[in-house]
Amino acid sequence: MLDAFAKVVSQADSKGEFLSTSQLDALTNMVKEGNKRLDTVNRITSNASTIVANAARALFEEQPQLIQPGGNAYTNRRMAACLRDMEIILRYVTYATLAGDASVLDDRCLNGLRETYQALGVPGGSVAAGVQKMKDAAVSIVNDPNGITKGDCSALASELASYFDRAASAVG
Ligand code: PEB
Repeated sequence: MLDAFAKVVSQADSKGEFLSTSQLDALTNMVKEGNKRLDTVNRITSNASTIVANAARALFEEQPQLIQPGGNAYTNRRMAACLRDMEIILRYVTYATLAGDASVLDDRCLNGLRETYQALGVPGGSVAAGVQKMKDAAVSIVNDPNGITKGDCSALASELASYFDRAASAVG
């Protein structure tokens, strides 16, 4: 598991080189914009259950077969597993966003997840659709101009979106 700092250190060390100016510039910028990153993580974290519940509701509206007898979210046990899975994915997205690096998401959540779903008979495409709905909700919460110092968060919003896309394409 790496963060943006450990990542460049490991890349430079594997080549036996000092950090490059462009690597240092990118990290300087990350520090300078650090409050935006923390606010982003904080906003998603404090709205996590709403994000999960709304995304799941929208998913079941779009794919009602999931909650009908025989569906993958039918019975309380499977419904609970589904909501829990969405929450786990969202949690790892917040970790990656804080770290500024996808490796924690890859290594601890997405690695082998497609195979797990195949083995369980859970439709990966439906999980991916749920993840996309969480992405839309999270990005709009992050971009909400209310109650926050105004600034340009477009780079962070697209970084955040990329972690959701990564999760969706890992299972979909
Ligand atoms: C991954 N999910 C499930 C299981 C595992 C995961 C390992 C099997 C064990 C269990 O049931 O607890 N666990 C999960 C994860 C990590 C982890 C992401 C990462 C670290 O450790 N059902 C649907 C939707 C979808 C869904 C499409 C969006 O209809 C998910 C939610 N996951 C789902 C369901 C099960 C499951 C298990 C229904 C239960 C499957 C079953 O037992 O029939």
